[in-house]
Amino acid sequence: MPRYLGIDSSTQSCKGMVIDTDRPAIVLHLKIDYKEDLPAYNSPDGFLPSEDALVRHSNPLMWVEALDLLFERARKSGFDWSTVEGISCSGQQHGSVYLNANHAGARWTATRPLAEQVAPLLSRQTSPIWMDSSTAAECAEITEAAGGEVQVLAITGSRATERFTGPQIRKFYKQEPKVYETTARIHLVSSFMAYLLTCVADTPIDFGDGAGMNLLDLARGEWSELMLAATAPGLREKLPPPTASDRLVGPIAPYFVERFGFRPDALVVASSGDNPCSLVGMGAAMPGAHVISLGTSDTYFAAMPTVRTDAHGYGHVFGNPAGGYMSLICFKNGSETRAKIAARFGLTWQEFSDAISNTPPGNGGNAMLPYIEAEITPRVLRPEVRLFGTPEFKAWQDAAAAVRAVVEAQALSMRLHSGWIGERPPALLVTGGASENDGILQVFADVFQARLRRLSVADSAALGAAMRAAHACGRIAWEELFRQFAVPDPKAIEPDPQAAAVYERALIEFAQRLEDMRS
Ligand code: XUL
Repeated sequence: MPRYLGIDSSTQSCKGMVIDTDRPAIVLHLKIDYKEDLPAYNSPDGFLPSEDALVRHSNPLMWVEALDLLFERARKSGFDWSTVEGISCSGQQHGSVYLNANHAGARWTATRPLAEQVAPLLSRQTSPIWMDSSTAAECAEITEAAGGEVQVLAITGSRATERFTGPQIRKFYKQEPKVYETTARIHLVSSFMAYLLTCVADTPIDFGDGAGMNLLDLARGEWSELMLAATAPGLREKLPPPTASDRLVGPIAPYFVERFGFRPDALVVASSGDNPCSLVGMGAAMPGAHVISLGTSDTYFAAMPTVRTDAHGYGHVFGNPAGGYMSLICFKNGSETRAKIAARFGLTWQEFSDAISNTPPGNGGNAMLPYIEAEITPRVLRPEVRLFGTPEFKAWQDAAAAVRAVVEAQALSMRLHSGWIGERPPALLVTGGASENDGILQVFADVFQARLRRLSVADSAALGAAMRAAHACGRIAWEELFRQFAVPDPKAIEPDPQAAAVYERALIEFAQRLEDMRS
């Protein structure tokens, strides 16, 4: 009964999934929700309140406590952790955790909660996360010091990007040089999780998540001397070693054995980012499949056999945990923005879906630029919503039109900005919380003129992490794991061919409105 655990430490929750590769089946799937389960951290959306809309930080101890709670809840419900042979973690990308020199010799004691033991090891109390857009100045400085945008893109696969870890580290170094100096290790959220599980001081960062830092030389799989020097002094010593995603980090720390009943020889595999893990969980790690993920962030990604970068500077190249590379484009105004429109009109998700069914493709000309939050793609640093269309719509008095307008804008923007990824296959895979909503999916199918297929299992990042553990520890072939777990739901969402011409026109209008907004 070989069983493997995937943990996804994401923006709003921590999810755990255990797969049994003999049956094959998912034998445990549970979630710790930061809003519901850990209200003391005052982070209902996964980040701390901030006066500056561009600053988004979280308390890393919330992620630590969520891990304990996940294990404890499953144990109490009768789940036997000793049946798990291998573990791997997924983490929200780009976020970073700052530890002092004491982390190296730390050993967890089973008698005290983990968060209590990690607290004194933090050199910085909060962690900037992927939603932070406050480093425009640092991006410019890094770009100049490294020899220009083309050079940064060629080395790291992305231009210097506000939420990426390198610019965030530079900002920290500039604002708090003394605390930067006392920082002995900077982890990504994902590698921090593997450090917690193993206590191995040199817990590595994998190429999948490491590529989201503007520090990794993608071609060589090493930290780039040029990018390190352009970012902050003494940075190399503070970073964990970069590694392939299937590297074994070590056995699980005795804390988890004594406290929750894990077996002492359960192995922990290097962590990766949530999008690289999702690529695996969707069965899309071999070139050919493209994925739309509709979650806290909306993303579009695909496996990429050889590196191709986005000349417009929005797209990214990350390592593919199954080998080679992946492309990705990320939109910050995802689920939260849909939820805010729903909340403005007091709509349930069913009503939100019905509103889409009751309005035509093209929305009778009612359109939106939906930047409630600062946006990553396209870069919008001052949040702003613009409405175009009937007076009623522009006065926020037409709920159904507002719902369709926000989803159409999201789909049009995704189509507009994902062209560099290459020829789109006729069917796209979809995942993420909002992919359960048929109305939302119909708009994406119509805008892309592509059939959309969900998988039968939600939470593709946690599933992908579990599959990575099975591949690395159990030597199970990728093809076998995809066949067993990445099973498409038989019901597909078909595009309406009559919407094609409407959206060709809407795409041109949308691009023009974006231009106007940014000029
Ligand atoms: C990807 C990105 C987001 C986060 C969400 O570059 O910033 O998708 O990974 O957790």
